[in-house]
Amino acid sequence: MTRKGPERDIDESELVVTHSKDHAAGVPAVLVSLQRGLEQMGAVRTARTLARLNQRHGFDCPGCAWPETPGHRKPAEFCENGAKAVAEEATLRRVGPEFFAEHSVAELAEKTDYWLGQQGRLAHPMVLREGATHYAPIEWDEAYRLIADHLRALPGPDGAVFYTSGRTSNEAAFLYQLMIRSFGTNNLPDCSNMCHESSGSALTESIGIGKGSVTVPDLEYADLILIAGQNPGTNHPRMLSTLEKAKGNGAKIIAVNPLPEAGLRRFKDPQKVGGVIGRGVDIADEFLQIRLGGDMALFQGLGRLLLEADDADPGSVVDRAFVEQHCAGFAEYEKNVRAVDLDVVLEATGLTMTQLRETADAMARSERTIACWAMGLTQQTHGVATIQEITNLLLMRGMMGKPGAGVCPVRGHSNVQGDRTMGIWEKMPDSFLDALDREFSIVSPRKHGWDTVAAIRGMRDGKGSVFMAMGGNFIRATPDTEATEAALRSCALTVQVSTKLNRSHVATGRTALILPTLGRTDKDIQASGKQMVSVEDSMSMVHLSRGNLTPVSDQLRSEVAMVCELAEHLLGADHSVPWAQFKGDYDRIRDSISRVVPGCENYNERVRRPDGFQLPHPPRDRREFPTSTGKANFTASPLQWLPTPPGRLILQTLRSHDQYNTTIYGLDDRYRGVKGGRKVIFVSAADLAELGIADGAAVDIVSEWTGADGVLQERRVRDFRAVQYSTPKGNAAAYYPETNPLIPLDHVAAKSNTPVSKAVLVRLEPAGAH
Ligand SMILES: Nc1nc2c(c(=O)[nH]1)N[C@H]1C(S)=C(S)[C@@H](COP(=O)(O)OP(=O)(O)OC[C@H]3O[C@@H](n4cnc5c(=O)[nH]c(N)nc54)[C@H](O)[C@@H]3O)O[C@H]1N2
Ligand SMILES: Nc1nc2c(c(=O)[nH]1)N[C@H]1C(S)=C(S)[C@@H](COP(=O)(O)OP(=O)(O)OC[C@H]3O[C@@H](n4cnc5c(=O)[nH]c(N)nc54)[C@H](O)[C@@H]3O)O[C@H]1N2
Ligand SMILES: [Mo]
Repeated sequence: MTRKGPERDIDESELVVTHSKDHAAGVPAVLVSLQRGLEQMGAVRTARTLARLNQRHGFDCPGCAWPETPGHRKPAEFCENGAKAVAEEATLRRVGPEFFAEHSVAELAEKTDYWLGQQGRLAHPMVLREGATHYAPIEWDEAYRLIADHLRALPGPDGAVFYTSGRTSNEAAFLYQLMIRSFGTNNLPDCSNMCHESSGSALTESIGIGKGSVTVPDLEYADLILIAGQNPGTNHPRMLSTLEKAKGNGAKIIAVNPLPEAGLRRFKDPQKVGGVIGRGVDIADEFLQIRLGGDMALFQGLGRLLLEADDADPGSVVDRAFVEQHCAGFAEYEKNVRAVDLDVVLEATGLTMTQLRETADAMARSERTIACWAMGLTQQTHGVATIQEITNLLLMRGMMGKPGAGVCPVRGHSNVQGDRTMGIWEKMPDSFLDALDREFSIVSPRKHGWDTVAAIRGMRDGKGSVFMAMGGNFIRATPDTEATEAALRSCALTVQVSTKLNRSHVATGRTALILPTLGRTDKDIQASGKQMVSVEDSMSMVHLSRGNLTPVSDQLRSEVAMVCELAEHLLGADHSVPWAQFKGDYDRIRDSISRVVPGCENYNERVRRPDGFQLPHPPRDRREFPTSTGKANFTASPLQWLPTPPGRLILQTLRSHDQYNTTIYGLDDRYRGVKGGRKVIFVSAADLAELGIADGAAVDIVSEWTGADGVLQERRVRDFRAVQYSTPKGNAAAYYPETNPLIPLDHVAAKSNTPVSKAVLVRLEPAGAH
C-alpha cells in the first residue's frame, strides 16, 4: 500500500512542457538571480549580499563546492543558482512562534516541500512535546537539557544518531564530532554517504586518498576533459567558465550522459558581453549519450582499445615508466579488460563502435587528461568499480600527479569535503582518533558507527532512538521515504538544527526540537568579537568565510555556539574540552584543528592568506600513493551493467534547474523545458510508443524490488506526467526528492553503501487505475 504522499497536493495544473534548451546561462540567468533576490530580501540586502558572495573578504557561496578562481576574482564571482541559494538563506521572511501557533504539525505535513521552504528563516527554538499537536517556543537552555536528558537515558551512546549535511563550517564540524565522540559513539552518518561516498571508497583503494587530484589551473591546462554523470550547467555553473577557458586553450571536452544537458552543449557566460548577445561557446566537442549504468562498460571497452593501440605501436599509449614505478596490479587489469567483449560494451552503453574508437583515439593522443564526474557515476550499484575503471584509464596513461591531468570528483555541498576532513565520518582512521584523544584527553570510541542507510535500519529496528541533525533534510534526502519516516517516528527524540523549515520538522520522533541557526551569510558575534569560519572546496582549498548580514532574529545561535552549549549540558562544565573558550573565540578551535587534523598545521595563519591554502594530496603533489601496496592500484572487476527487462524502465532521479537538493526554489526547469510543476517523468519516444503511453499522459510510477527474502516489493508514486524526451531507450528520468519513495532502502552501491538513486527498476501504469 502506498500512503498518500505530500506530493499529492502540489498544484500542477499550470505545468507546461516546451522544448528543452540547447544552452545554459545567458540573459535569463542574470534576470532570474536578481529577481529571486529581490523577492526574498529587497534591493538593498540583495546588492550588499551579492557583492560579497565568494569575494576574499566575503562569504563562501552556500551553493556548490566548485572553487573560486584563485588570484584575481571577478566582481561577480557567482552564478544564477548560487544567487538563488543566497536569496533562499538571506530572505527576510521569518518563521517564528506565531507561525507554529497558527499551523499544526499535521497541517504542515500536508504542505509541499516548496511551500515549507518558502515560509522563511526559522526564528526561534521550538519544541514539539509528546502528544502535542503544535510546536511551542522553548528557551535554549531548556532545549539543551532536554537533549542531554534523552541522550543520558539511552542504554548506551550507540543508541544516538548524529547526522551532518555538508553546509556546516570546518569549525562547527570539528566541534560537533568532538562532542559526539566525547559522548561515546561514531554514529556520524552524513550527506556524503548518499553523494560522493563511492568516489571516496574507489579513490582510497586506487590512489590512497579519497579526494580529487586536480585544481582549476589544471583544468585550464588540460587538453582532454571527460565529464561523466554530471550536469554542471545546473549544479556547478561556475565550472562552465573554467571549461570555457580550457576550450580557449585548446582542450577537447567529451560529455558522457544519458541526457543532452544544456550546460554541456553551449554556454553563454552572463558576465561577458559576448555571452549575453552571442550564441555562446560549444562546451562539449563530443556527446556520448550513454545508457544508465553503462559507464563501467565504456571505460573497460576503452581500456581494451587503448591496450590494442599500444600493441600496434608499443609504448605509444601505455606509460610504462609510470606504471612500473608507481602502480600495482597492471597485469591483472590488462588481462581483465583484454577479455572484454566489445559487443557487450556496445549493448551496455548504447554507443556505436565509431564513438568508442574516437574516444579511445582522443585519450591515446591526449597528453593531459582529466576525468570529472558526479552523481551519475556514484549513485550506481557498481559506482565504486566504475570510478576505479576510469581511474585505471588515467593510470595507464600516467595521468596522475602532473599538471593538467588527474581525477576530479566534483563535490556537491559547499563544505561536504571539509566536514570529512574535520572528522565527520562513521569510520575515521585510528590515527585521527588518536590525535583527537591526545589533544583533548578523551577516549573516543574505535568501533565504527552507522552510515546513513545503517542509521535508518538502526532506528527502524529500535536500536537507535535519539536522532540529531546538523542541517540537511534527512527524511527527504534519504531513500525509501516511507521506511525512513517510520524509522524517525519511532524515535524518542528528533532534533533538527536548521535554517529553513523542511519535511524533517514535520515527520518527527515523539518529542522534537527545531534549533534555528545562523547561516553562511549571517554576521556571527561572540565574546571576542566578530567571528569567521573556514571551508574546504572540491579541490582541497581551505579558506575563510565571513557573513555580514544582520540575522533575522536575535534568537539564532551559530552552529559552533550551539554545539559548545549542548556539550556543556551533556558532558558537564568540568569536561576536559574547553567548550566555553571555543565558543568565545573561533581562533582557539582552529588552534586545536592545527594539532589534530593532518595537513592543517598553522591553520590560523594559513587560512588567513588571500586565497587560503591547499591541503596536501600525495598523488597530486609527489606521485606518492598511500595505499595498502604503497602504489597506485589498478583494479580488475567483473563487468556490470543494466539491461532493461521488457515492459520496464530504469529510472534515474535527479535535480531540476530550480532546486537545491530537497529545497525547491521554484517550479521551472528552464533548461529542460518544464515550467510550473515537477511531477514529470522523461521517457524516450521509442519507449512511449512501445509502452502505449501518450506524450503528456498521467501515469503512476511503480518500482519493483525483490528483497533478500525473495519477495517482490512494490513502491508507488502517483500522477506524474510522461514527457517525451531525449534519453536512451529503456531509461527514464524524474526529479528527486518526489521520487525517493520509490528507492528501496536496501538498493545500495557495493562497498560505499550509497543509495542507488540513478538506477531504479520501474514500470508505468495509467494514473488512477490502482
Ligand atoms: N543548483 C544546484 N546546485 C547543486 C545542487 C542542487 O541541487 N542544485 N546539489 C549539490 C549536490 S549535493 C551535488 S552532489 C551536486 C550534484 O550534481 P550532479 O551530479 O550534476 O546532479 P544530478 O542532478 O543528480 O545529475 C546527475 C547527472 O548525471 C547524469 N547521469 C545519471 N545517471 C548516469 C549514468 O549512469 N551515467 C552517466 N554517464 N550519467 C548519468 C544525469 O543525466 C545528470 O546529468 O550538485 C551540487 N550543486
Ligand atoms: N533520489 C535521490 N536522493 C538523493 C540524491 C539524488 O540525486 N537522488 N542526492 C543525494 C545527495 S548527493 C545529497 S548531498 C543529499 C542531500 O541531503 P541533505 O544535505 O540532508 O539535504 P539538503 O536538501 O541539502 O538540506 C536542506 C536543509 O538544510 C538546512 N540548512 C541549509 N543551510 C544550513 C546551514 O548553514 N546550517 C544548518 N544547520 N542547516 C542548514 C535547511 O533547513 C534546509 O531545509 O541528498 C541525497 N539524496
Ligand atoms: Mo551531494
